[in-house]
Amino acid sequence: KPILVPILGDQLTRTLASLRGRAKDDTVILLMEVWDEATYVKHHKQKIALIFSAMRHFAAELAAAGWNVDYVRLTDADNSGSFTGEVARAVERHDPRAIHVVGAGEWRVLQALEEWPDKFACDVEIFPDDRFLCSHDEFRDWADGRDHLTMEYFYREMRKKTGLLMDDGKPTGGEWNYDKRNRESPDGDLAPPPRPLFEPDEITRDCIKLVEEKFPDHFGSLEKFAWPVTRAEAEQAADAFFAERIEQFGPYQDAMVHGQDDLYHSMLSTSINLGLLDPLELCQRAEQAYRDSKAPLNSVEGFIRQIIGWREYVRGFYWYFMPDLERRNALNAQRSLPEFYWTGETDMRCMADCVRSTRDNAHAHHIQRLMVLGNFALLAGIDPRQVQDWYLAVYADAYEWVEMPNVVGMILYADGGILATKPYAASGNYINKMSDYCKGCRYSVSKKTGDGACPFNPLYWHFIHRHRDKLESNHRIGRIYANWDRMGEAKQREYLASAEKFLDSLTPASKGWARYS
Ligand code: DLZ
Repeated sequence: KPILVPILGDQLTRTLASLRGRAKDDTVILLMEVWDEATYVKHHKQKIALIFSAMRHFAAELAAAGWNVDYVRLTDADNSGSFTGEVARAVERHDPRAIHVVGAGEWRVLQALEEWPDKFACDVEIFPDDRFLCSHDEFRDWADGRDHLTMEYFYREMRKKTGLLMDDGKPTGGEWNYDKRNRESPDGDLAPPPRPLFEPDEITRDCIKLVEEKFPDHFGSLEKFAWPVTRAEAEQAADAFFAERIEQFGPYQDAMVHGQDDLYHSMLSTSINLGLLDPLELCQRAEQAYRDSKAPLNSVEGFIRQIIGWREYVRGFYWYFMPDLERRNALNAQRSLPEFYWTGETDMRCMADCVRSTRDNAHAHHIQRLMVLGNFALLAGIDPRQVQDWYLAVYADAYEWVEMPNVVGMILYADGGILATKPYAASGNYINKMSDYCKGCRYSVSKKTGDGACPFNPLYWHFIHRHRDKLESNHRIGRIYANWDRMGEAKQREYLASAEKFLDSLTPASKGWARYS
């Protein structure tokens, strides 16, 4: 009897814990395209095509390397539609002596996996996902007893643990974090070299066709599909980033330019989160670029911080706070998500461009996600559950472990300030400083209230005003109340009335965009 090794769609790694050391003639690998996973939110069309194509390529590579692979397609006649149902059918087919599986990235799926020992007659072993550097226990040890889980301190532990950018036990260059050098405005013409685009091959074209047929009402366009779908392609994408874009990645990390979707970003998150690229290896390559004087320290440190800092941190945070995290709503935000998050139909030029990039690419870069789309949701008081669904559905790199802490903690402050030390709230000024969006916008960023004023301006003060009880004592944002009070009542009333008029004009998203009802 063989060992059955189910591999989930974001576990496409040859060195996965459940495969390590296994004999090929004693193993059946199972990959499953299932309806439940493709539809638990209505994922962007490119996201489904990417995952299915990467799964099919991975299965073909494993088979070519001599593994026994059982691949279940979405359209197979008896496909039960769920992981558990498909494992049950595979148990019938292969009569395994045990099932070896790596713990799922999402809480919901891990719950299902944990029921397998009761459901199946064979042994079930769930392996920790050691593609992450920080185990659940390690994160718990770090987090227990702290009031604030400040990422920066976690990150320093990870630097020490990995030895990345460390010289004789001290951070390279003398500081842990060079973020202050990473806030250049996009003045003048930025001309980033284009990232490599991967023309869909026959396997990807089949997946695109399948998605068009089976998920026609999901958000997003498939036209510009150009994601890496194999490890080799993902490596090529990484090579191009390290050769051509990492140098400017740091300084322009927070910049936004209308119509320029990638700028200097690595665009590697879809590949990392699928398991095609090894996060530690990427960080080592980034460090090497610095040691070889091919990239400045601020770019390299920023890149490494995103991976061993933020990425590991949010994953630890997710497992530490689940299942509670999804219900957090510390600011009692109740408004429905506006329809323009799906259609892009708004006169706010920044929001429209970010939604367009999201629709065309299943991607927007982090400052678009945080300071435009996220900032709006925060200021307007959008219901965290609806914001979670949106981010999870629309981004090709989004799995719940990364999406939820970012939305609940970072974007919406819905955890009450455990992840972020203050809400990331900003008026139109910030967007104007960091982008070219405001030029050519119907709204005027310099106009504070009334018709034609940038909606971010009154919304900002409306937000500050309505959360005074929670935010005034916050040492990072509390001082803003002195400015608010100095304005005087008439001006304050103008701000509040402008914000309310705008909020009343929003059309809530029609049902059915994010979830099947
Ligand atoms: C996101 C996703 C989608 C769209 N489809 C599948 C699928 O058909 N089969 C699969 O194995 N995985 C899929 N995934 C990713 C899973 O949802 C992913 O494994 C979990 O989110 C991690 O717990």
